[in-house]
Amino acid sequence: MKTNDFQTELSNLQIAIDSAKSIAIASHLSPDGDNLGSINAMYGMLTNLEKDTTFILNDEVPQSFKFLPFIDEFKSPDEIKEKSFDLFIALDCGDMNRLGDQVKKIFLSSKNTVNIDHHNTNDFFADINIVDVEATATCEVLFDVFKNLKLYLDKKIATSLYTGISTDTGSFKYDSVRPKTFEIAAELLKFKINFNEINTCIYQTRSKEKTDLLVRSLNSIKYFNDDKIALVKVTIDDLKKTGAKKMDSDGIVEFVRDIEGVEVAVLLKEKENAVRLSMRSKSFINCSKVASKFNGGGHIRAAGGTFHHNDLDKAEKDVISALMEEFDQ
Ligand SMILES: [Mn+2]
Repeated sequence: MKTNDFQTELSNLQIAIDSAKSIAIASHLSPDGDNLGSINAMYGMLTNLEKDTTFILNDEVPQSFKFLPFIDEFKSPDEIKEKSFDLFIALDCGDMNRLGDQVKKIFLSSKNTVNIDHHNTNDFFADINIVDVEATATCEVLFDVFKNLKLYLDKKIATSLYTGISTDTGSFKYDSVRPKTFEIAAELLKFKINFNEINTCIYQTRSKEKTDLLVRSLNSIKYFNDDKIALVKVTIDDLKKTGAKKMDSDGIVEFVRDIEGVEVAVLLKEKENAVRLSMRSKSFINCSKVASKFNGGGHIRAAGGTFHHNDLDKAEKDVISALMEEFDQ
């Protein structure tokens, strides 16, 4: 476990929670299942401990995660009146900048800070850092934290933790899955979580607009390196024409990765002043390493980055040549 020392940091966390009156929790921009699941689980736990807890969220919640138990409790950074919190807990966030500018300011003005995460690019940016790079999800780390602190779970917390583990493992399919992942999942199922509702909400609620965006982006598909690399794009125009939201491009890159023979899938998303890069690999390409060349990072099989220009053709050329180098090794 890449951490100062799990037990020491845990007791530091215990003291920090016990002594804090006001606690803020937040995660990275563009919420996903692990980020929202870990915030919901932590919010539920702190509320059970009768702590005054504020759940801060930058962006809109994707429709598929609206079933999470505390999802309506969140405040946008603009709504935060407190100048400083006693404790700030960042979840599933590899570095401070991923919190977004406004939330980063709140983080920096808090008296004590905690970072609970599983990204191997995590830079230990808080006072207390609990980072397990072997964990499939922050929700897996959080399960360990709660267990070690002898904090009891309930159905709502279990639902939240299960959501994070399910989504960050691509439904228990990624290489990161370890025996412990299933052991934790088994523990969570004992809380009689609504397995069918969770799965239907997460995996079977794609809107018509989102489907139209998927179809449009698939029309842009290009193959490289004997069809081992597949690349698709989502332009600002695609979003306008389909009426899809920006988060509706979630899932496209996984769909492309699933094509037979494709080792790595690339999605390039056009923004006003940037191009956002997402990559997914199947067996051997290290996406995190490639993403680190483009202002990003993540995991071996799933990573992302940013080009600070909005020239899609240049981004395509650059990412393909970086990937070709990886294949040559
Ligand atoms: Mn995660």
